[in-house]
Amino acid sequence: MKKLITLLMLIVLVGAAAVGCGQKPVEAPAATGEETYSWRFAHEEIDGSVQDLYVKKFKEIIEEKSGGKINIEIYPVGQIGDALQQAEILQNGGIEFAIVSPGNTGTVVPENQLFSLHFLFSDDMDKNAEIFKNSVALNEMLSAKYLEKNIQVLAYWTEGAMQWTSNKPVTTPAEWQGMKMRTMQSPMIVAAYEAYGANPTPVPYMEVYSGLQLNMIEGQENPLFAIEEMKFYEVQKYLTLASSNLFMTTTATNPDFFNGLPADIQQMVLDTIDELRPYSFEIQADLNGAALDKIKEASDIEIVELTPEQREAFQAASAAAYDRYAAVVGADGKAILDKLIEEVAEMTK
Ligand code: 6CS
Repeated sequence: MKKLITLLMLIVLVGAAAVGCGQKPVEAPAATGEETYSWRFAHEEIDGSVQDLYVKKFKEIIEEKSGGKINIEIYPVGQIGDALQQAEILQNGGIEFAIVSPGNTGTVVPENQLFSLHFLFSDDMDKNAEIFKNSVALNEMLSAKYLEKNIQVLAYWTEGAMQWTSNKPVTTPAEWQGMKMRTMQSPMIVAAYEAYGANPTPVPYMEVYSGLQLNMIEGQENPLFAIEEMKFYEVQKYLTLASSNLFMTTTATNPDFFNGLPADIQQMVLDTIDELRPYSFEIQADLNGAALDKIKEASDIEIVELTPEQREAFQAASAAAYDRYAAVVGADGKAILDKLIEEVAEMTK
C-alpha cells in the first residue's frame, strides 16, 4: 500500500515537472529575465531539525536573491515517502532538490558508503569543513559516481558526530556482542557495527522509537539533536558519547533539471549553496550542543563518555569494516576511500 501511494505521488510529481515546474515556461522568452521558477525541495527530517533549518535558509536566501522569481516548496520526510523514496523521486526528476544522506542511499551509490566507516574524519570540525569543500575524493571522484545515478551533489556536509543509545553498556567491542542495533539502510553501516560484534538491522527513521519501545531493537546511532527531537532517550538506558563517525549528508539536485537552467540562475543556486556552508556547521553545533542539556533535564538516561583508550579499541576493531568496504564496493570505491584518507591525513598532520 505504501509503495502504491509513493508510486502515485511519483506519477503526479513527474507529471507536474513535465508541464513546467522547475523548467523554463515554453512561452517565456529566455532573454527577458521574466521567468519564474517553482522548485520542490525534500528533506529527511522533522520540523525544526538540522535539515529543516538548512532547507528553510536555502529558501530564504534564494527567494530573496532572485527578487521573488524563485519559489521553494519544502517537503519534510513522510510527505513524499521515506528518505530513499525521496532520492529516487529526485533521480527521476519528480522534485528539483533534496537532502540525500549516504546512510539512506548506499544501495543507490554504493561508493558513498565510505561515510559509514568509523574514525574516518577529524574530530576538529573546522578541518572537516575544509575537507568537505575542497576534497577531490568527494567533490570530483565520488560526485562522478552520484552523477552516473542521475544525482548531482551540490555540497557534502555534516549534521554532527554520531552518538550511541542502548539498553546495555557499550563501552567495549565485547559489550556489543549480539546487540540488536538499529541502523539506516546502507549495508556498510551494518558492516561497521558487525565489526564490533553487533547484530545490526536497518529500520526506517520514523519507526525507530516504537522499535526501541517494543524492544525489537536495543540500540541505535544518531547525532544528539536527533536523539533529543525523536525522543529516543525516553526508551533507552544509556547514551554513550562515542563520536565514532559523522552523520554525513548531501545537498543534491537533478542534473537534467539543473543543466536546463539559465547560467545566471545556476550561479544563484551555487552561490546560495556556498553561503550555506558555514550555516550548516552552525546549526549542527547549536542543536547538538543544546540537545545534551535538554536530554539531561528530561530524563535520567545514563550518560557515558568514552575515554580515549576506549575509542582506540573501537578504532582498532573498525579496521574490519574498511576491508569489507574495499571488498564489497570494488576498485573505484577503494580508490576514492584511499584518496580521502590521504586528504584527511594531509589536513590533520
Ligand atoms: O537515522 C536516520 O535514519 C536519520 N537520522 C537523521 C539525523 N536524519 C535523517 C535520517 O534518515
